[in-house]
Amino acid sequence: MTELKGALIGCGFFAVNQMHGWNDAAGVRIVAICDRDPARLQIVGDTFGIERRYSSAEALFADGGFDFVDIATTVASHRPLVEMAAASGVATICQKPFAPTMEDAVAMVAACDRAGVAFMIHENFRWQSPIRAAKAAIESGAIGEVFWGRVSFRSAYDVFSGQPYLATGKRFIIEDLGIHALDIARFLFGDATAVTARTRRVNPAIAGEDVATMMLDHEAGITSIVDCSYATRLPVEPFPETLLEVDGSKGTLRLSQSYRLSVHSPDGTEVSDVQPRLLPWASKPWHNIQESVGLIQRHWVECLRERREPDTSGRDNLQTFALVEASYLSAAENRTVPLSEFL
Ligand code: NAD
Ligand code: 89V
Repeated sequence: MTELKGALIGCGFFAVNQMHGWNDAAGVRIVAICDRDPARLQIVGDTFGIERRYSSAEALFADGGFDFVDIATTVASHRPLVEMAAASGVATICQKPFAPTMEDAVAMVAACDRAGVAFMIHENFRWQSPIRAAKAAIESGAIGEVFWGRVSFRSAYDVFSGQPYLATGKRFIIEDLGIHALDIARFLFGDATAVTARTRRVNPAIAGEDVATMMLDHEAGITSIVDCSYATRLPVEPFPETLLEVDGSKGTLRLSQSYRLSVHSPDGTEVSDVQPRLLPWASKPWHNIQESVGLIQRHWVECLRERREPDTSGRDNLQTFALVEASYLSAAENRTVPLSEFL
């Protein structure tokens, strides 16, 4: 098996998890890194022993020598960097959120298609092991035909200390966190056709909305509620757990706080502990997210080797991003927005 070589652009807060994930992956090596901030370049370069370091993506692509690029920068740079990768014929992973606008996202998919390169959005929440366990339970048929669901993320965790930019954008929780929950709703209940959303800002110190409630109509006739909040003070802080409620024709599924999965069916109620693994380099409470990084990276490697489209390919993730855009529009115009307005 030939070794796959990768390059990583953006050596900030979250990229450290991605570097650990690549270190754990079999048959892959990150051979070059890039960041326009010399301090970040040095920290990540020294921590992971990467000698090839670049302050500009243009210089990185000009030198080449890698099979794929992992873009871990913030959203403003996603389109130019993905287009640069496509122009260099390099397979590309890009962090969420996809892009600043739907027009940018569509252009990024088109650029990769034209260049014939694989393109995946790093949408890792559906790769969290508790979410996979819930999906497997639904697919087992134990609760029958699903007719209703809820994907919920409510917390008061201080995300701004690690990611200060989250406090400054006009858009906050739907674009940053709701995007994950909306993707989980698609993963569990199928594609959506319309969304009705309400938002508000509770924390006066930030620019964007920190509470959002979305109601989704799914193609399969399922109705789901996707709700998220960073203004919810609970007795035990659940960050960063996504909780689930799913009702089916024969029973119910609940993924509750502390990773407790309960499946109630005509055969009885089965309760299991679906704690994610605490990897040697991971730290609580982030271990759930950190484990999912390695899992989506493994999926990328398998897809690249087998020339398969990744589950969260750019093309697929347009559906998730359309839900983000439609949710903002719905909240702004106080109406139900069909996704056909964006797709
Ligand atoms: P960050 O600001 O800490 O890091 C971004 C880094 O990219 C910075 O070091 C910056 O200097 C560098 N950078 C930006 N533009 C560049 C360019 N054009 N060329 C070279 N370097 C450039 O941000 P972060 O918190 O690490 O977030 C990065 C991305 O990861 C965001 O899109 C964020 O939404 C996403 N994220 C995803 C998850 C997840 O679970 N999937 C979690 C946290 C953050
Ligand atoms: O997963 C994310 O995208 C992060 C966080 C969990 C803090 O919202 O930005």
